[in-house]
Amino acid sequence: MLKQEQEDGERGLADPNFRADVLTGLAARPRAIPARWFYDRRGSELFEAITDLPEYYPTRTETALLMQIGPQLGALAARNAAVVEFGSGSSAKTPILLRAIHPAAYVPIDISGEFLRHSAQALAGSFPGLPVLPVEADFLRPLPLPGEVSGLPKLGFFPGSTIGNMNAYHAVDLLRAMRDWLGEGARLLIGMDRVKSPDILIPAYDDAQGVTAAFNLNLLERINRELAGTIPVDAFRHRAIWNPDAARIEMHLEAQRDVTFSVDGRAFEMAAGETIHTENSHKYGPNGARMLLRAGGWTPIREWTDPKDWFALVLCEA
Ligand code: AVJ
Repeated sequence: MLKQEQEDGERGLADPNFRADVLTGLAARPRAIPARWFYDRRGSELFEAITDLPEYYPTRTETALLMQIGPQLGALAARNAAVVEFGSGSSAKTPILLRAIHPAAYVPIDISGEFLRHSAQALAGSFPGLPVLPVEADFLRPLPLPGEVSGLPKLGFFPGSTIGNMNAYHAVDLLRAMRDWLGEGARLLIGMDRVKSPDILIPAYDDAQGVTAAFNLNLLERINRELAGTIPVDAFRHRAIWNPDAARIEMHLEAQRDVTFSVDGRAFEMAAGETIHTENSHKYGPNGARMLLRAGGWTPIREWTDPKDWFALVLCEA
């Protein structure tokens, strides 16, 4: 987010898409707000803190895997490739990939502009000579890639199991859109979290220190800040549940008592025990993962997992 946008947000001049999603989501049954709105400045910082938690295995597992397969990726990657990263956040895993494949350019795409520019600058500092071309955008909507990379073969990089936030219908849409943006001959390296025991999954989304709870509850603070909300945040509790039928972790914000509040001048009532559904994190077995990628127009050509088979990196071609 730009400084100006941050200030606008604090003054109540919020992103109209945020306002629309919140007002529609609070009025819907079940109530639900899309997970992408977690990532204001504070939310992005809290997410970074989550990635360091002992219970949150995905980041650590994927990072170790990426380091281990670096030489193989280097051998597989096209010369002169441009790496395009979707939802780059802090770009923490990116240096591992860049060192492995020596690309011609790096294009990080993220919705959180201030965070994006900060990370892009830091990265450019440690890779002198590498053109770093950040694009501030919601990658769920079509976006133009910078002209500088138009002639280069693309390697899409979509780590972290961010694809898991979407249901299969929207994931397929996004994978197809990525294929169109990246063009002929493109490849995609995607991280996908595996189905595993709820004994591992639930603590990863409901940690002992309460960082994930703070991350979830920050959405309510953001609504109060940016949309003139009066939500009594302390009346809500973070809930993480495993939904075995849908193979996903769900995060909810549960009202602990009957509450009334307003957002942008509109009144809402919630009964004790009612929730706002704030996130899905879908998990995939090997077959489901490959099926999803194929449905999205990508052919898996290599697949790597850690020894416990907790997390997979899949290399695909268009
Ligand atoms: C960024 C979507 C991959 O689903 O694991 C972490 C977000 N939410 N803890 C995930 C998240 C709560 C994360 N993704």
